[in-house]
Formats: sequence, C-alpha cells, structure tokens
Amino acid sequence: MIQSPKSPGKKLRMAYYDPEHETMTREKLEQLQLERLKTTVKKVYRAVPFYKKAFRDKGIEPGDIKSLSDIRNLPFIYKQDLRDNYPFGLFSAPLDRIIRLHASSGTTGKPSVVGYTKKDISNWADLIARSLVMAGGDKNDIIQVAFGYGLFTGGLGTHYGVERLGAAVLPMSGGNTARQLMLMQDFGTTILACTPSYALFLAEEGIAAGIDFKKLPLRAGVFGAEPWTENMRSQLESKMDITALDIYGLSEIMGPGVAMECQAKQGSHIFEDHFIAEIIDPDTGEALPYGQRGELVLTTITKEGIPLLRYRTRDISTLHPEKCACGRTHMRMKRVTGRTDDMLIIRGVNVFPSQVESVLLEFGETEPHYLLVVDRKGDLDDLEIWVELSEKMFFDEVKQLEKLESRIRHKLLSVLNINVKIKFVEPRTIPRSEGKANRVMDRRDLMKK
Ligand code: DLL
Repeated sequence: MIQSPKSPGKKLRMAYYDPEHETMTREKLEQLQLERLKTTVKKVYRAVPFYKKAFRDKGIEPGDIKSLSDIRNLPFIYKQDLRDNYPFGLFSAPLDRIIRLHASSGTTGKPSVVGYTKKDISNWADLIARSLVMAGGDKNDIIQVAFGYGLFTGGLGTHYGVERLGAAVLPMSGGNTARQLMLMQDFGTTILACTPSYALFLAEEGIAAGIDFKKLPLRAGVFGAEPWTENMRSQLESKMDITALDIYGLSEIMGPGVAMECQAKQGSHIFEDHFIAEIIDPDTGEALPYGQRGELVLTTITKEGIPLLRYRTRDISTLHPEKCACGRTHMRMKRVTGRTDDMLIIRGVNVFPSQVESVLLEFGETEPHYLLVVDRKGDLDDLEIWVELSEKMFFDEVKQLEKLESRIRHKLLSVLNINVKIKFVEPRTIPRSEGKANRVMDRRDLMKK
C-alpha cells in the first residue's frame, strides 16, 4: 500500500494484474514481441491485399523479419490508408469473426473504422483491467465511466475492462453533470474515468454545489483521450482529493489502454506484450534514440480484427525503457505534447479543420474562409466557427441568416459529434494567409491549468 500524498486518508493499493507479462525481463519481452510480430506480419500479408502491395513496393517479404530491429523495414500505415480502404478493407479477419465495430473521425467525410474479434475484445478488457489495477483498483471498486459511449472507444472500452476486473461499472457516458455528481455521492464511486477536462468541470461544479470531496470514497481518477498537464493533475488531485493518472490510447490501435501511468507518475507504460512502440522523426521517418522527442509509431502484435503495422499516431512524445520504480518493465512514454497534424481535441472529440471545411463547402452560401476558434470556458473546451459571409448573404435578412446558422450547426453536430457555435463575420474579415492557411486559433492555454 502507498499513501497518496494528496489524500493521506485514501490509500491506493499497489498490485499487478498480470505480473508475468507486466514484469517480464526485457530479454523475454523482446523474444515474445518478435514471435508475435512475425505471426502478425505473416497474417496481414496473407489476408490484406493492401499489405501485400505495400510489402512488394518496399521489396520485402514476411520472412525478412528476423529480428525486432527489422521492423524498421516495414511500411508505415497512415490514417489515410484506413480511409482509402473504408470501411473494412484493412481487416485481417473475415466479418463473421468481427463482433464489434468502432470508428473515429477522419480528416474529411468518412471515419476510420476498426473491427474487433472476440479475442480482441477480451484482450482489450484485460488491458483496461490491468490499467485499473495500476490505479489501485480491484473488485471492490465502483468505477464511474464518464467517457462517451458509442462509436468512440472510451466508454465501451473502459466498461468491459471494469467488468473483467470484477468491479462494479457505473456506465454514465459523458454529460449530465448534476446526475454524475449525485450518483457519485449516493453510490460511493471510488474511481472516476473520463477526460481530464470533464473531470475538472465535475470537480468545480461539485465544489460549487457544496460537495466535500474529502468525505467521498472517490480515491483515483483515470483520465485521458486528450492532452493534459502536470498542473491540471495537481488541480484535479487537490480539488477531488484523488490520485489522478493518465491513460493513453487511440481507436486505430485499440482504444484506451494502449498505455497507462503507474503510481510512480513517471510516464505511461506502453503495454509492450501487445504493442511495439517506436519514436521516429516525422519528416524523415527515421527511428530516433530513446529519450528523443518525435512521433510515436505503434505496431499491434496480438490484434486479429485489424492488426496495424507501424501506424503513424501523429502524437509527439518520448520513450523511456529504464525499469520503473513500480517494478514494471514495459517502457514508458511521456505525456503527449502535441501532434504532427492539425487534429484538434475538443472535449475529448477529435476534430479536423478539413471536416468543417467540407461541411461549409456543401452549403455553398458562405465564403470558403473560416476560422476555428478554440477556447476554454471554465474547464470546458469551446469551439466557435467564424464563417465569412458572401457580399450577397451579408445583406440578407436576419431571419434568413439565423436559418442558415442553424442548418450549418446541425450538420456540423452530425459530422463532428459536438455542438459548436457559428459566428458569421463580414466579408473579407478573416485574415488571408500567403502561405498555408491558418484555420485554427487555439486560445486554450493548457499550461495555465
Ligand atoms: O481517445 C481513446 C481513448 C479513450 C484514450 C479514453 C484514453 C481514454 P481516439 O478518439 O482515436 O481514441 O483519439 C486518439 O487522442 O492519438 C491522442 O492524440 C489523443 N489522446 C488519447 N489519450 C491521450 C492522452 C481515444 N492520455 C487520440 N494524452 C490520440 C494525450 C491523448 N492525448
């Protein structure tokens, strides 16, 4: 048992869920990774024409993978490749073995779709259970899942892991803050899982409503799906009287539970018995040494539905292979500090400026000049889209404009899955750029949080 420094009264259990795999020697772990990599490579080569072609283009065959470092000869996979093969073109398992589909937003139009076999769902549940044990969880816990349920992997992914652990899952999904706080108190939630920004919002709404979090059994938070900082961690820990830990993941690779922070809080352990991690220079594609900042590239080595080789996550981080104070041998990734593309994360939802553009172009009643203005109102992200009106529209009746605003807003809600505000601005007021257009004004200063 260790005591949370912020919560002297609330002890967090320190344990392993799967000690054999979590504390494997590096040598054994790398042996296991190589075996699993070879199997995965053979499987995708056989099952997916896309891979066969990509291997041929690189002049390699599955048999060329003889050591772990040979992974560097494999082709990269990009989000665009999933879209080009929409919806199921990159699946390695036939549809009769797929039991779940999830999707995440693409840069425009179609999302990237992922499929899971029974085994994939079971492995995922194990990795979430492993993550929850890292946060001190066990079967006695009541775990409130306030990640969104649906196509997003956060809600259902975490849900199955809580059940696998044998704890009680409270499947709240996101939003409905007053109800979240009521049930948290009435049921005695012990672990909260949601985005860090929503957790801060819950904390502040709770405090404003007179809740004394010190008196609640809540003792840990498992927060992720968007970038956050040490500063946000201290706020969450002191406001909610918990230990707050980071969970990382992405739908293409699995969902939450690709990596999870332990109580040593020195970065998140990437679950290397299921994923191989590399850091590369995003411009050259060359591998970078441990400790150096670059783009995280992940290869799945146990997935059946849609295994991915060398997936370019676009997330910027660093890797640290040294053994951790917690005893786990899996290497750690430091907090994601940014992305190599223009994807924004608004209230945990991925948004690409190009998605907004394609909606505006569909309407054709506005100019193709727009700006995404992202702000943080209180603890919640706020997205306002400034759209330039054409000269003709500018002189239209207010009623007419209100109608157009509502149509655009509804369409954006269905495409992006979040509510946005639309602000029409006068013709020629959005600054033009001479180079690459700057479509985003991000006023959130995370470092202040
Ligand atoms: O966000 C899966 C997830 C759900 C992770 C719940 C953790 C908790 P996607 O919607 O595909 O999947 O978005 C993946 O979100 O590439 C990162 O840019 C960002 N992201 C996820 N977790 C973190 C984190 C889920 N802990 C994208 N810190 C990723 C920073 C994160 N960014």
